[in-house]
Amino acid sequence: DLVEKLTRQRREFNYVESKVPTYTLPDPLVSRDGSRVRSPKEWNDSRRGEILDLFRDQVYGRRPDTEYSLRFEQTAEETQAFDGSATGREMKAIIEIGDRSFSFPFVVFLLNNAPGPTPAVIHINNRYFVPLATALEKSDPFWPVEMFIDRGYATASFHTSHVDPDKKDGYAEGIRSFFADGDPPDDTAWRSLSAWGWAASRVLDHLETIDSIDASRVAVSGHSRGGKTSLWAACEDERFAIAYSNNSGCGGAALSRRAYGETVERITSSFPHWFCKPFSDFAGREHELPVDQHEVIALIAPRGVYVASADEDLWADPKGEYASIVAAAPVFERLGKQSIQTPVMPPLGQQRMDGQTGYHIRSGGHGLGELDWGLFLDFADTLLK
Ligand code: GTR
Repeated sequence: DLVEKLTRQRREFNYVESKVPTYTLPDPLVSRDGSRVRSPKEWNDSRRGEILDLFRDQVYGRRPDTEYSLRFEQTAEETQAFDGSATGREMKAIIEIGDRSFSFPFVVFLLNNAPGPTPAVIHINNRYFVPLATALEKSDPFWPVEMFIDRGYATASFHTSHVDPDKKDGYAEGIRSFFADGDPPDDTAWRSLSAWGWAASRVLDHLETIDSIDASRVAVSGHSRGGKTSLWAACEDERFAIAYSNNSGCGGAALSRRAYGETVERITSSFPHWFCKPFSDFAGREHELPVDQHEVIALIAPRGVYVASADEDLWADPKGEYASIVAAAPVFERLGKQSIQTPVMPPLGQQRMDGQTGYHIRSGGHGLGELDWGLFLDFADTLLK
């Protein structure tokens, strides 16, 4: 009825700071049994796993443990890209379970003349697939290949929908259905964000086989839904050295409890394929969530995390994205690492880097471009070079 509809609409989004509820965040350093995490060992041996399980069961879903085999096929190559400075390859990741197979394409660029193995960035492209030929033809600010090469980074990218279609009714064509042999997902099974992050890990598997790449220095990046994915990818796979989360908002870097901009109610109804069923039960009751998004950042500690916002992208709640980093600081500290602790956001256009975390807010709307990438690589230079 009407009252219910109006109540729901009110819960769908809010742009008024004074209407942000007062909230208390779950303390990542207090274990389920109430005891305090006092050492890196206690964090690594028990508390980290507790939080990871909560996110799996309540937010992103649980990946299958079905065994599979993986191989890679090269479908195109250019050994003299960008005046001979790079080799570009178009690849196919082929996943096999019994006699069934699933594949998705990705593109990788390696440095030709680096003095030793280089770091790399795997970009999760939520917008489109960039085939090798296209990447060679024209530069793309959303994944500026030549900029990576110029700055000494290899790079790879794939398109999310090639792994798991980014639509409500795309399940049957995606990797999740492939793993389940067509059975529908149960309430806590992985959803698309987790599936896309899983694919980033498979691209990393490939980078591990390349001599000119140092696989211990690989970052994962994404924008918006891709930025939610990159964070979760680095939670599930501790090989990623840095996670870059650009304008990721709700279900990404932004605190759910602020319910500012996009809310749990809105995101779980618009995109039911992104999060597992239990997350939608917290619509309008974010304060009851057993976790909040600062703990995604905490799960990536002591590795690097970089969050970027845009001042007009209120839908993604810049304030809530920044607050997450600060709220994760006690975990970095407990692990003996420095990170951003300053509660006040840096001024517009100014980058803040402190130890393992970095942040900037640029002017403009929702998007990712060369300005962001330049700052991302400045941060990578401090951790990976
Ligand atoms: C919006 C969605 C956001 C964000 C964005 C994007 O429609 O509400 O959570 O993911 O799409 O991916 O660009």
